[in-house]
Amino acid sequence: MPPAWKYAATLIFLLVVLLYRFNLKLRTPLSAFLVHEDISRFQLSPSSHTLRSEAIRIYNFTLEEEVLSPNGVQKTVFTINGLYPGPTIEARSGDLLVVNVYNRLSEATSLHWHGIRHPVGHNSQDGASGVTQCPIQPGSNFTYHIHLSSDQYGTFWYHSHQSTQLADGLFGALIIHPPDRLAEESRFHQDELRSERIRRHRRATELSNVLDQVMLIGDWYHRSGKEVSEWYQSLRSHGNEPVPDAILNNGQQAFNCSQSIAQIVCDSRQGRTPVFNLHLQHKNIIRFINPGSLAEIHLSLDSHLLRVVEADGTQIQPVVVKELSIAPGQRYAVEVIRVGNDQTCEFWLRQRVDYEDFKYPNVALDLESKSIMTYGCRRGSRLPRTHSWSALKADERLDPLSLQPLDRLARLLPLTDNVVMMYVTTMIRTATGNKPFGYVNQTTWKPNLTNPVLARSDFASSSKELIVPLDVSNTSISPASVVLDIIVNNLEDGPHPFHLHGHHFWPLYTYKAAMGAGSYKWDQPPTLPTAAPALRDTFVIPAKGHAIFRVRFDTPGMWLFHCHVLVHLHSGMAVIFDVLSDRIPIEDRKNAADSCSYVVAP
Ligand SMILES: [Cu+2]
Repeated sequence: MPPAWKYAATLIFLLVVLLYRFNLKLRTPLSAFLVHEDISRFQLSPSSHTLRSEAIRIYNFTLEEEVLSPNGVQKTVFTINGLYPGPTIEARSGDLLVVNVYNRLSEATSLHWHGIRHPVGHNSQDGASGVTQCPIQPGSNFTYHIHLSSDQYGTFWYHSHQSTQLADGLFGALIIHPPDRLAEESRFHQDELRSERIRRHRRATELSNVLDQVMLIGDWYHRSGKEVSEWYQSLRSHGNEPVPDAILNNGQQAFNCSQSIAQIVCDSRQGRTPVFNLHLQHKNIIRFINPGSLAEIHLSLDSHLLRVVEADGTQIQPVVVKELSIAPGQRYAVEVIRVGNDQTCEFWLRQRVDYEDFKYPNVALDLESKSIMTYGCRRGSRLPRTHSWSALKADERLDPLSLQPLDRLARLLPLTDNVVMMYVTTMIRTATGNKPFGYVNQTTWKPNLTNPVLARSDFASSSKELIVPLDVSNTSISPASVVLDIIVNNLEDGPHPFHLHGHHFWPLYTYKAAMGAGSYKWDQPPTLPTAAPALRDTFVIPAKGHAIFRVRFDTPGMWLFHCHVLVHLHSGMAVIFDVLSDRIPIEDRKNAADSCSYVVAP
C-alpha cells in the first residue's frame, strides 16, 4: 500500500496536467508567472514574447548598495538583484508587470517607468516621489502594477525617481515587444489552426534571424550622485554642471587610472572595453538608451550605417544616418547596415561627447569612449583598426525634428486648445544663498516627500510646486482630453532635455538663437507643421532658444514635466500638469496616500 503522500502527489500531478491542457485549449489571456533573470542580460528574445498571449509577469527587485568598479574606479553602486544596470524587463503589449520592490538601501527610493502610458486610474504607479507617491522607505517594500497598453511597444527604461540615485546606477531597460496581431485574431479559428501553425513557425524562424540587443550608454560620475549634486549646489560650482568622468556602455568601460586627479580607488585591470556581437547573416538591431546625468552622446559605428526605426517608443519611417545624438532619457532603435565587403570583422562603436557641452575641462573624461562590435571573430586583446566616418554632412546626422511616424494614421495632428508658456533656467540668487537652483517660471520644485501631490485634496500651486491646471472646458462636463501647446523658453547657454510623464508629445519646432535670449515672440509666430511628426517623451530644448511641443493630455492625473539633467531636476527644474483632475478615480488618489503609510518588512 503506497503512502498517502504518493496519492496526493499523483493527484496534484494529474491536476497540473489537466489545468495545463485546459489552459492551452482556452488560451487563458492572462497567466501569472515569476520572471527569473536571463543569463544574457542585454540580448533580447522577441520570439518569446511576440508569439505568446498576454500575461502577468511578476518581478522581485531587491535594491542594495554594493561597492563595484564598473570601469576600474570604485564606487558605491545601487544594484537590483545584485545587478548594475538593473535586470532587463522584457514584455509584450498588454502584459501586466507586477514589480515587488524591496528597498534594502540606506535611503528611501522609488522607480519610474520612463515612457509608459499608464491607463486611467494608474497615475499612482508612475513612481515620481513627492508627486504620485511617498518614497519607499529603507527596509520596506512596495509593489508597482504596470499595465502595458495593447498598442504600446518599443524601447523604454525604468529608473529611480528619488534624489540623485539615477547617477548611482539605479536603472534598467524595459523592452516591450509588439504582439503578433495576426496570431491574436486567428487564435480562435480552429480551421485555420494548421496554416496558423505554419505561419507561426515561419514567424518564429524570422524572429530567430534577428539579433536584438540593448545598450544603455550614458555618462558616469566617479563620485556619488549626492556628492556631485552637493558640489553643484555649493558656492564652489559657480553654477557649472558637474562634468562626468566616463561614458559607460551597459555599465562597462576601460579607464586609465593615471588620468584621474581626484582621490579615487582605481584598478585599471577591473575596467574593460565593452564587446558586443553582431551576426553576419542576421538582422542586427540595437536599442540605444541614454540613462546618463548630463551628456548628449553622439553615436556612430565605423563602416556601418544606422537605420533608425524607433524613437522613444514610436515606430518611425526609417531614416538612414551615419551618426545619431541621444540625450539623457531618450531612446533610439537602429538596424545596423554594413557598408563595403572587406574582410574586416571588428569595428569601433564611437560614443562621442562634445567638449562644448561642458563648462570646464575634466582630464578623466575620454571624449570619445568606444565599444567593440565583432562579427564573432574576437581573439585576445587586439583592438579594431577601423576609422570613424569623416566630415559628416548635415543630412548624415539624425535630425530629431524630421522623424515621421510609421503609422500613416498617426500623421493627423490635432489643433491645439490652449497654449502654455514656460521659461526654464538655473539661477544663482542672493535669496538662495548664492547657490544655483533650477526654475520653471520662477518656481524651483521641491518634492514634498510626506504628502505627494496626488494624495492631496486640492492641487493648488505653492511657492515650491508649480502645478499647471489643464481644464479648458467652459461647460460643466470636463472633456476627455485636452490638446495643449507647451512653449518652453530656455534662457541658458546649455540645453535641457525635457521629459513628460505618462504622455507623449509632438515636437513641432525648435529654435536656437545666434545671439540674444532666443525666446518665443508672440508677434512673430513660426510656421508649424500641419502633419504630425513622431511622438516623443524626451526632447532637447536648445540653449538660448525655445521649443514648441503639442500634447494630447488624456490620462487624468498629476504628470511631471522636467529636465532630465540630474542636477537640474534635483535643484528644482520641474513642473506638474494637473490633467483633468476631477476625473482622477478616488482609488488612484487613495493608492498615492497609502504609499505614505510605511510597512516595514520583518
Ligand atoms: Cu536641464
